[in-house]
Amino acid sequence: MSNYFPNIDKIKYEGTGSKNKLAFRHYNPSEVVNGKTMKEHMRFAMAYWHTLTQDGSDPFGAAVNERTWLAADKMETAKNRVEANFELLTKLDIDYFCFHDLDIAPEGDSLQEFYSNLDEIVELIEGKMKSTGTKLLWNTANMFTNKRYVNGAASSPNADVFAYSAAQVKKGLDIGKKLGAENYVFWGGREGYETLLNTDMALEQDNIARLFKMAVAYAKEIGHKVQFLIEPKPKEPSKHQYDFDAATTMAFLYKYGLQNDFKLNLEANHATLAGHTFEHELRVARSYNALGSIDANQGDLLLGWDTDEFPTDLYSCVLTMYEILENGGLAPGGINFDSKVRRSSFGMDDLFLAHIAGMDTMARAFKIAVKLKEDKFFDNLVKERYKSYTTGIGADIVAGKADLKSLTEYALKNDKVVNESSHIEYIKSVLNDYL
Ligand code: XLS
Ligand code: NI
Ligand code: NI
Repeated sequence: MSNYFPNIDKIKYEGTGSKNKLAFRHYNPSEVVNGKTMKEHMRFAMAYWHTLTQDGSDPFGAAVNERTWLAADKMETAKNRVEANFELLTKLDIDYFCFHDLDIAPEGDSLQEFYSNLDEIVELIEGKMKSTGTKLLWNTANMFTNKRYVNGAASSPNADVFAYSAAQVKKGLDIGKKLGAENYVFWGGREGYETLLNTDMALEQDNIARLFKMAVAYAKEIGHKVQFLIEPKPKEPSKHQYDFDAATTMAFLYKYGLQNDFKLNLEANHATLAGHTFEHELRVARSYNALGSIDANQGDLLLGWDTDEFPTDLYSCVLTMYEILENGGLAPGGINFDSKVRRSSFGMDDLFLAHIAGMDTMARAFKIAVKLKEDKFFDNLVKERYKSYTTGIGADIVAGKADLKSLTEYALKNDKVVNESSHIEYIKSVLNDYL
């Protein structure tokens, strides 16, 4: 075991009274709730990119993050990161991790060199996974950073770029199979357009679907039983991304007959960027039985970009966990912290403090959501609000026994409609009592 964090031991649950910064105050991995341990419920995952490779630079400022695994040589840094990854996972008691191909190994000068760099690192990762008992929640291909992807990957007007993307996806599936990945994610960062003036939108979307179909076919061919996930986002880095939000992505999947092969990986900050709450996105996905996994983070409503902050907004997390509970959990998906430390949290220990904050918030939110469900808090509100559909004319409508003629006859006799107040403020106030 490496020691990039010599002063930090395995993080333990110490309860809400603890003043120890390096302890869980709400997340008790072995606590049993509804017949399962909290660890089994939460399925937490760490994101390689934000934790191991992100350097704290922004468009106006240089790298600030203190990262003792950085070496002069790129492959050496990559190997150090593998060590640090597993030290963090073990000490944070997180079972899963996620990565892009480019996060774990440098590209080198050719695709062949990239492949061999990946092979070398994957070998190390595999060994570490075995010795630590950790698992790969999902992997993906970074098809947005390299300049070849300036006009997109599968949606690029350049067929050579499409081919290169396919080669990255194939390798990603081979790696996923070797490491037993439970999901494979597509996030189309540059699968969008800058202007319609020169864009063939129909061809671009057909091509994205073509790549998805090839991926499904190849996974079958190699016997990689994996859940495919699409991660919607409306914009950034593209001005307009095709997988705008959950509803748009579902329409895409149905259009191309891919709805049985894919579910959604929804991210809180992407929901915000699309002008939705996160719970809205989760509810839409659930209505299609397509909620697969989440990227847990939060945006800043005063900023218009993907700040990927660690989730600490309890209110929003409670509504998130309620949707997940109603979904019957997320497995084989999980809760991936697609979250990065703020630029001013540049220390090595911040990687621990930030994950602890996120895990504590999500765990606390989960327990509140369980209580809301036990008390039938939302169920009762909804039941009461829609009661007119359980008897009389409402029951006839739902049962398909009504038509325009019978309803007209009814309306003529009942045209003095009486509505009931929703008492929204009271509901919100009682909900606050749960927090
Ligand atoms: C970027 C996305 C990305 C995906 C994986 O906004 O969240 O990190 O999760 O490609
Ligand atoms: Ni994400
Ligand atoms: Ni994101």
